Amino acid sequence: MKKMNEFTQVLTIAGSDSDGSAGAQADLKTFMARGVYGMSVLTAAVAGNSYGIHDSINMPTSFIKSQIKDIKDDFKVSAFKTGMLSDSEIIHTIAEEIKDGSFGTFVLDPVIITKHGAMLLEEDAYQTLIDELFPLADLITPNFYEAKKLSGLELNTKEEIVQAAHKLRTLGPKNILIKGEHADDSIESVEDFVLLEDGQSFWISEPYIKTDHVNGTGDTLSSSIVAEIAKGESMEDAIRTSKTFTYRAIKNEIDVGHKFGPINHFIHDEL
Ligand code: PXL
Repeated sequence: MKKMNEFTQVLTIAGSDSDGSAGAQADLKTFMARGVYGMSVLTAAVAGNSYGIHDSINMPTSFIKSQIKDIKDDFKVSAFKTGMLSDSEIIHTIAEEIKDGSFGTFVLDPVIITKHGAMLLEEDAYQTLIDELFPLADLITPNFYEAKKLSGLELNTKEEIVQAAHKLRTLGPKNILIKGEHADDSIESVEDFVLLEDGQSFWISEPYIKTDHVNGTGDTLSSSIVAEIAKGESMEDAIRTSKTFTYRAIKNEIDVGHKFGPINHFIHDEL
């Protein structure tokens, strides 16, 4: 039997989503699919289903600290991510707890709003996220909308997306991944832009898949990157592998729920 401590251990600091499509649940499913041992520190919990999010509560910061303490006291986390952080107080608590670097590589998914319009971060917390967590992040993975908000740029052209990545990097994160826009159903591909720590950059293009089953896509991408980095892949390879994994999880649709369904985390044996 493989001993527990031989397993690669990773962590998500995120919100719980009751329907299992996004947040900590999507992260843990991804960790499982990518072959690493996943743990979760819950920041909040939302009541939601495939129709949308209908209620939410934040965890008390004292309880967030207790969860982190218990993981630090017993486990060796190689890499971790943050997802839904709700407000400035929670962001500040997380920053204080992670700045000792004991959880390894840090992937920050700057979750602001769901695809269907539910706010997961208070507007006055954007600056706290930038001030307190960006400088600690090894990678940030904003979607198109979040990149616009955080960079203050319109992102109407590819040049502007490149410019936004450079601007976001001056705020502290070592590597930047800006996920492409897919608001328009007539597009053929989604173009993501990556700016690496050493200054190299590249675009990743994948065919656009027209489907309503995309809940948890961003969570899955960032948690797959965490898993691949924890297993020893370089930042570039972790991003490329994770893009392919997420693309396949969207393409191989499963039918759960009645409206905006989840992506498919069962496809781990194909990569
Ligand atoms: O996918 C973004 C996200 C993150 N975290 C939680 C969520 C969602 C989207 O629904 O519910 C808890």
